[in-house]
Amino acid sequence: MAVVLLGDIDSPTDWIHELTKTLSETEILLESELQDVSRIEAALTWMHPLGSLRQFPNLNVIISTGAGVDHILRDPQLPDVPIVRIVDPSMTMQMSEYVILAVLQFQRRSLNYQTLQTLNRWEYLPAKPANSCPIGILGLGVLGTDTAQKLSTLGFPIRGWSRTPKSIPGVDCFSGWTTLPEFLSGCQVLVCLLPLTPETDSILNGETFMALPQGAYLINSARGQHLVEADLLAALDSGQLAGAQLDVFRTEPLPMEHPFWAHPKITMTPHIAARTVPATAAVQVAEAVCRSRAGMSLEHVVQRDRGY
Ligand code: NDP
Ligand code: OXD
Repeated sequence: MAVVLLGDIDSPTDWIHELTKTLSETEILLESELQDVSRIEAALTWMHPLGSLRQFPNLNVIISTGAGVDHILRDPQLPDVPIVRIVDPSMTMQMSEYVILAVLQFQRRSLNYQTLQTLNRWEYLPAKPANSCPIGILGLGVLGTDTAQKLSTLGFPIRGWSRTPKSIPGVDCFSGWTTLPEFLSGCQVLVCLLPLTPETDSILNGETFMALPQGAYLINSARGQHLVEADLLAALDSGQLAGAQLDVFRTEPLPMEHPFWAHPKITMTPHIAARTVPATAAVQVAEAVCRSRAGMSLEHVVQRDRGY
């Protein structure tokens, strides 16, 4: 039997190298090497061509190369087999580092100091201490919870918002849409770590920004479709938001002519907040392949009805 790498997968040769170590008896194929589609038992995917997963009659698991699965669920013609995602401590660590860096850059005003340096200006800028800078995290899953806990140890008051109720030490937890305005009203920094689903699509919009305290800061490292871009530009122009750190965009790569590139209040990175590392994640992929082959239960299975 064989595993196919399907779609726009980063570092396919690293994946093949790592998977071959653990799945030594299994052929790992690129899409271009496919000959006998009936031999494919598992597909490792990122942004596969729509409908392409239906060509494998013996497919028994679909594995996302990333933590998010919106790129799989966007396909209306998915075969009815389990979908699993990557949950890797090295990715979780990267995401927490990313958010902590962005929070500290805002709270310690390092971006403003960088601007002053370009002007040869020696000037003191008042900064709020951590304990007066509450951080709100949308999404208290694997990534949101770790980020919340690490920021809490730095002294930031933390609040988090999820779909179902949670109890996390050091985090003021809110759940459900009715609590969103109250949650937002206490966030000096708003971090989005939600999965992209029909419910969370465009959640970072003008109404959300108006519910934040004036001068709040936005960090979006979840998905570009969470953000209504025009509403962000308006909120930055009006001063409702002080700035934004963005890792993800509706169109990636971000088009050259996009207004975000040159915006003085926006800091950007090219979807690198938490990259999947094949060297650590391949073990999970191999386990999913072996367990599904043996008819055993799988870990990190996506619930299609809730979209994550
Ligand atoms: P999880 O599935 O572990 O957590 C998702 C969280 O979002 C849960 O707390 C869930 O609530 C909450 N949630 C989902 N829907 C709603 C809703 N309608 N209302 C309120 N809360 C909701 O995901 P991860 O933490 O592993 O990852 C989150 C996302 O981060 C990924 O889906 C991906 O898009 C993005 N990501 C981005 C990366 C990057 O490099 N920029 C890298 C990796 C991931 P509940 O707990 O109640 O279920
Ligand atoms: C992911 C990502 O979902 O990198 O893992 O965006």
